[in-house]
Amino acid sequence: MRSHGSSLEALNRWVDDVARLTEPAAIHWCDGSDAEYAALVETMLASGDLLPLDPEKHPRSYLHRSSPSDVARVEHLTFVCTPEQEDAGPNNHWMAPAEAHAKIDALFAGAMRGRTMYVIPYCMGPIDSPIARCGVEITDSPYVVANMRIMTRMGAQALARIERDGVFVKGLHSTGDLDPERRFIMHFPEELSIKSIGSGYGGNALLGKKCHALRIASHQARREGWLAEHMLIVGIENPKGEKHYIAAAFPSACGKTNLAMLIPTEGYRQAGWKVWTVGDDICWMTPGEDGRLWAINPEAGYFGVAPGTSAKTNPSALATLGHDAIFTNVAVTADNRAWWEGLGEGEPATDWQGRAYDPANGPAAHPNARFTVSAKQCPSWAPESEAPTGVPISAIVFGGRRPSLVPLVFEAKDWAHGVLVGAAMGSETTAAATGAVGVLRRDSMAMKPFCGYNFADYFAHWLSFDKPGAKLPRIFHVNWFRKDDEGRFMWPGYGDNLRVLDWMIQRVEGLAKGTETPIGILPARDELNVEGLDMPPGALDELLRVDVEGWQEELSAIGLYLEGFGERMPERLKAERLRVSKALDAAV
Ligand code: SAT
Ligand code: MN
Repeated sequence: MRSHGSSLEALNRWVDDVARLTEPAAIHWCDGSDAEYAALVETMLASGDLLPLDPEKHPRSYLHRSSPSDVARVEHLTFVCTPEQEDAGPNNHWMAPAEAHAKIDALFAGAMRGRTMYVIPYCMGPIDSPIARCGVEITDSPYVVANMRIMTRMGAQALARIERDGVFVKGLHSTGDLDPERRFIMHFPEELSIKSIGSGYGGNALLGKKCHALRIASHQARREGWLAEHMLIVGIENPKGEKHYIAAAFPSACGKTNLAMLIPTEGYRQAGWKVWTVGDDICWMTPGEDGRLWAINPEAGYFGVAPGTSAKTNPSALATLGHDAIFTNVAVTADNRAWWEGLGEGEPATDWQGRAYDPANGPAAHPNARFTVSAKQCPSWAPESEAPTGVPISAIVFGGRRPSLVPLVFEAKDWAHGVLVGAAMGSETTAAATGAVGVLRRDSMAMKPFCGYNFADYFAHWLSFDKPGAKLPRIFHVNWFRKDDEGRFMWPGYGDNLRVLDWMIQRVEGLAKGTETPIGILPARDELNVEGLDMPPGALDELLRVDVEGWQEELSAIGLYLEGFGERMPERLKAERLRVSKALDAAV
């Protein structure tokens, strides 16, 4: 079988090579058209890959049920295959490239027999943006094609750009036999290539997302002087009509989508504040001629966590999901509507595995059940998402699930301190990856599962942005997840998080002085707007308290963590940790 889908010989040749290895029954070059999508949906409805939902409530929306053993990213089967193990670092699983190719190619041999092989040209970022990058994913999964069409700029325009530039990331994917024993997600950063087999799940199979836009891109970004980050991008418009863009890194399933789509509370809305959504998961930032960092969202859609999404927690997400959505592993009601824990309406009749709902089987929707939907459907979608230049970033925010110790918000003293704050980030694990949930782990910049190279080199790369002429964003740390002695959340979160963003913007604009502490700058007593907040007495003091002894222990733990990266750890970062540690000692 020969394929001539492109004028780019290198692309045709690769497609031929893959076809020879995987032996598909047919090859389909995706053009990204509506007709193509409609035909794919028909194919999947016929095969049972997609199930119809109530067309009144969910126009042109479908349910996909994955294999029960294929519901999340599999970090233990995800490899970064650099020639030297040191370059992948202790933060990655590593395999030598030759060994990895041999191992995975053996699984790809004949893997597409009897199936159609789809060739998906895609662009990560606005098609005419110099910051955007392209790739081609080959897959035998129509579900992946449909999701890639929502999540990326896919089809003819992307192919034209690839043919013009001659460069693209090669991603090869097959659903394989879904046997977790024969599942691998391999990255070859030096070859700009990805091979993934045995899983149909988002982060493992939609190769434009975590595999390309984070693991491969972070590697490229280091070489080329930019940053590929696991961050949402949100635009905050104040009553004067001025917009500040904030990029925020939280681990998977810690509320990035909610913050990106924040709805201002009544007081803020009346005062004229508006929130604009640029991205909810990935951010590519590059220094502009003006010294600022300019960011694009490389994605075109949201692959969000469904459970917990409600008219109360995230009305924008719910509105976004009103039509043309794909739901994966949610439950359904008796009248065939999508349902998940925390939706706040209806009752589940059938669980995510298609069984009659029985609480004895656990939650009705899988805790990592997802929706896929076009970003443009979001009521707060920012038109600047399409700007080829991206948007200028005023503040970077790090955060995680920290039930104790870490205050609601603090600001790093300067860039180097901010890099330490990001590197030291910790969070309780969630259902977005397989493994125990609720265990504290360090997740530097929320990139532990996604950095395509040694974290020590990554921290050095971050530090390198601090140079003459740079107008870098301020760096903050937040913690929406503090709990009291009874295990209740102390901060209301969601729309009220705008109060915290408001303070950050005041800092950026030089309007708030803040209070200096050994761990950074916290809001002064009267600077955080708590008007109308219903909080128990003393709660705010507790949320803004710096527990010096607790932080001394934290800094020791951070020291041990950084030591784990050995010789390559930048001296500047070690010195920064020592500085904070000494400031704490002096405060006892
Ligand atoms: O599952 S994905 O990797 O696509 C999303 C996430 O975990 O952030
Ligand atoms: Mn993510």
